[in-house]
Amino acid sequence: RAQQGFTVFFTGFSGSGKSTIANALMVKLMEMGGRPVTLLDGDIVRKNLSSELGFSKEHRDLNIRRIGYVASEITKNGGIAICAPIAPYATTRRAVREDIEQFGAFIEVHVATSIEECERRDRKGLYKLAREGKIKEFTGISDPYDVPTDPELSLETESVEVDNCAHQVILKLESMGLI
Ligand code: GGZ
Repeated sequence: RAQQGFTVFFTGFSGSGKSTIANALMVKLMEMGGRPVTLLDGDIVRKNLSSELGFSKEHRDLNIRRIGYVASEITKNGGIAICAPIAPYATTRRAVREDIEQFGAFIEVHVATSIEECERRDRKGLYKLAREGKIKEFTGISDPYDVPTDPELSLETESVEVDNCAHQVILKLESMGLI
């Protein structure tokens, strides 16, 4: 019997390392071969699927529901979807989980880099702009983030290397019988 599809859903602050870990995971899954892997990264989705949306709660929720819909189709067809948006609202993550679990597994992975560490790194200079008020509604600075309370996995990026984080996801997927 063909293995069931699944969605790995990363959530965390801007600059937490979601994209980097998601990419490392994608490479590992592709190297295993046999199954299509689709990466739905936050900024790529915003460019191609949600270009008209801003960062109000309503728009973020719409963005996440679109990502969830695409991931649910991939999951339904037996594929692997990797999503990496901020997804700050717990109720919206829950709704996406319920959509996807009709068709396959949903693995929520909290990229648990603290807001202090993300701001300290400030790789894209966005936190500085948020502090100056030049970007409004910035997650963790002037907009909420609901910390996941029951994720399948939580990654402590401040003490664990990217490749090891991706490996922890692989081990979780193996333990769940998904790969
Ligand atoms: C948060 C923002 C904002 C605001 C622009 N708040 O580091 P990045 O740049 O590439 O990732 C962030 C990205 C967040 O988009 P998502 O689609 O992942 O967000 S959500 O899940 O909430 O819909 C950041 C950039 O967009 N960015 N303005 N105000 N991040």
